[in-house]
Amino acid sequence: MKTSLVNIQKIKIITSMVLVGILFWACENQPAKPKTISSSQKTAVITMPDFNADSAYVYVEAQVAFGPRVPGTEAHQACANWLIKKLESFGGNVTVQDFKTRVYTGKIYSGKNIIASFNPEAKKRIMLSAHWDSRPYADYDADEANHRKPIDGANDGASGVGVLLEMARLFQQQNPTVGVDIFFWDLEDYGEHRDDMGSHENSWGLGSQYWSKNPHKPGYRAAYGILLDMVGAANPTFYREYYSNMYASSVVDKVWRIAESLGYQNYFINQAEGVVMDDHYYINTIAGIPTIDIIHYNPANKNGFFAQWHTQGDNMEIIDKSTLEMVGKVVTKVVYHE
Ligand code: AHN
Ligand code: ZN
Repeated sequence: MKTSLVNIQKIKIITSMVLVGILFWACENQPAKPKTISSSQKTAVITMPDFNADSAYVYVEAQVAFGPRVPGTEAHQACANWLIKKLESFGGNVTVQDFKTRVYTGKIYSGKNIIASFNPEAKKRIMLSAHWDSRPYADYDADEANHRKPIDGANDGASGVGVLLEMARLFQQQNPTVGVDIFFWDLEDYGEHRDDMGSHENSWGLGSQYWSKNPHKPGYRAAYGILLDMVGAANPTFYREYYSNMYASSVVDKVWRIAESLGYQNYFINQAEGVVMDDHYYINTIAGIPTIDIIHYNPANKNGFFAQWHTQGDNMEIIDKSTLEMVGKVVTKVVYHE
């Protein structure tokens, strides 16, 4: 009896020691992180730098301060130099594509497409673009005396460039996994004057037409492209534009879904509306890169766009930081989630 009791005690002690040992062993061998994580967990761990709308606003302001960036003017040249310096200061690998092109009047102008590569070695690339020139005519101004005067193009031109410059600053803070190429197109807005309507085809997007036929790097490819145009006025309405839907509907899906995830579904309206001959048309049809246009379209306006489109009212007064922020945050999330 006595011996067996002692033995039971011994067995109990040994058993608990073994159990404690197993516990220690199990803890030590616990993997730090599960090997496979679900896509929802994956989303949670993605970090990205914060898009700063004040910074984007300052970049819009700086462009407008040069005066209208009309091809052939000093302001145009000075702004080009500033854009190149700015992109280089953010660590971009900058290529300037100089070209000559004939505008619808028959006159030949020199233009510059300004291209900055980030992560140049990455195979998968995203193309982000906006036009940097401004229109020589306020041909939709209420005052007919302004119809041959140039515009500031704060929204029509400078806003998209401002958003992309801020993104370039972010790329320097945190390198995205994918490669990103920022394109600033020249001579987008030298299209036919309102009074000559209908007689000249392909008079818009001359810089993107040139690049699409003569890419800066032979065989250049990107998985897809996003064009920003008129992304700075208050209460914008961004619809699923016709050519974007036609050539890159999955990209529209992706971008509008991300906009919704950020609570912007009242601005990024998930409906087809508008047919716009913009730079993305040529990138899609000539270069064959599926590209969408995020453009402020308003079917309630006679001209189809924001109220001050191609008027002298397209100046800094109509630039709304919250619109720059919304578009900036959407496109930033798109890039860092690739
Ligand atoms: C037309 O509607 C003809 N063109 C729109 C492209 C554009 C002009 N983007 C900015 N200004
Ligand atoms: Zn325009």
